[in-house]
Amino acid sequence: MRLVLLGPPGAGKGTQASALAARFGVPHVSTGDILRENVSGGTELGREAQAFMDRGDLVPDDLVNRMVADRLAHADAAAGFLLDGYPRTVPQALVLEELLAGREEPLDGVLRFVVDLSELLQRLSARREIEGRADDSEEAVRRRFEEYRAKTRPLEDFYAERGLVREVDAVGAVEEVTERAIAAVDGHHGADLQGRATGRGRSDVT
Ligand code: B4P
Repeated sequence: MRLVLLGPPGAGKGTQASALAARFGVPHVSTGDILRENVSGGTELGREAQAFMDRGDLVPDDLVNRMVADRLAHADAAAGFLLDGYPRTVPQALVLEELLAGREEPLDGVLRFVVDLSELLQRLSARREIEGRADDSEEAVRRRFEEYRAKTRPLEDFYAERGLVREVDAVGAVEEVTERAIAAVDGHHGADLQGRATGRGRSDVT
């Protein structure tokens, strides 16, 4: 199973990815987590990435692409993977497409998590209180949404043109969202969710 999770900041990609990775028996590859590990470990990659992340900017494509290519070369990713937070730009998506074409392992699907803007802001401000992540500050969150609108949203069309997008209503209890995501992957309720979810997510995050 080779899946990409797509959605705005705070949509719950990371939250859902752990459960879905366990369900499908594939590794959860989170570029946000790998970057944060590098920052806290003081590696050269972490030093390069930190300022971008703290401001709420995307880290340069080159750096993230290399990081993901390395990670997907590990043996545990041979049977599949769940990409959380990658790709986030069209150039990243093109690099991934080429990488997977070289392995003759195309993506099986892209789960797009749909959450309205007020709920997203509420989740991130709750996390700001609890975890104090530098990129959850009000200014960084504003910047992350700008980056999302300008650079990540075009991926919705990129993957829709390839017939890969399955939408998931990502508001509700975490377990409920997991069930919807599994159903979307299994293809049972994908069309239903698409009908409900479109419009709300897209217009609210614009
Ligand atoms: P990420 O770590 O990917 O951060 P995110 O988009 O904010 O998180 P996510 O959607 O996974 O939400 P989460 O589950 O945490 O990226 C951080 C930074 O790394 C980026 O800004 C960028 O600088 C850099 N980066 C990463 N990938 C990159 C790339 N490919 N290219 C360039 N730069 C890159 O959930 C958020 C909150 O909501 C949590 O507190 C959670 O508990 C809560 N929540 C989740 N589901 C909920 C639910 N159903 N109900 C209520 N609350 C819920």
